[in-house]
Amino acid sequence: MNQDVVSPSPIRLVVLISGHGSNLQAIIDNITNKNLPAQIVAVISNKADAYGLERAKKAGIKHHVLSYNDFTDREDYDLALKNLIDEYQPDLIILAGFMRILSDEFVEHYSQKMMNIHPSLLPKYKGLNTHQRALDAGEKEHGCSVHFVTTELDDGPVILQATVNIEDNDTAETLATRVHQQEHRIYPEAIRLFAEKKLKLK
Ligand code: NHR
Ligand code: GAR
Repeated sequence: MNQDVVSPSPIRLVVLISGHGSNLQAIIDNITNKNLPAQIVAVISNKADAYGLERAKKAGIKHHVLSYNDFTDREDYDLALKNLIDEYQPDLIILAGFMRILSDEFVEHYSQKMMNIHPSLLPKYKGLNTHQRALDAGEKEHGCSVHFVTTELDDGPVILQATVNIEDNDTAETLATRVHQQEHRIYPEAIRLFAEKKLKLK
């Protein structure tokens, strides 16, 4: 065996979801196809009916529901979430359509170890309802961004972006579909850059 060629050992990911989980699926597929030196050690959803949980189950990945309704406030919830995540000793936390804002304390605990995919060309259209807002503003281009999560919402350092052209007949739905295709390409790629230690914060 050639000792000089050392492939990086798979990094441990915990993926947080709230819904469909198509980005989760893209990450699973890239790992399966050996395009991504990572392993998903757990999937956690804040919604019991998130379809992404089925994807985790099908892939044989441990999964949990942590519902906000079972907690009295955000701090309480975030503490439980942090304790659950830390049982898995992850190298990187992946927000994949996770729809709850996280407290400063939580975010600082995972400083430079948590990524999000946001459906806009940041710094444009932070927050929610991004596709409709881009259409309403008459934009010619839209897209998605992978960024490190900081305490400022959707404001952390951008890792990768992808652009799609907006067509005259686009609706929020048709636009979202094309943006999703790009998300599924750049999110696994951003995780790969992290795993290969190719990301440097400036
Ligand atoms: N937390 C911090 N501290 N910083 C970020 O950049 C975060 C974050 C948590 C989630 C994803 C984000 C996005 O990509 C994200 C980034 C949810 C909301 C929101 O308003 C906003 C942005 C994002 C996720 N959530 C409502 C809330 O009160 C609930 C909305 C709902 O349940 O439908 O938490 O856009
Ligand atoms: C994705 O488009 C992601 O960019 C967006 O939710 C979708 C989740 O899809 N994230 C946010 O809007 C965060 N506020 P998925 O569950 O199929 O991966």
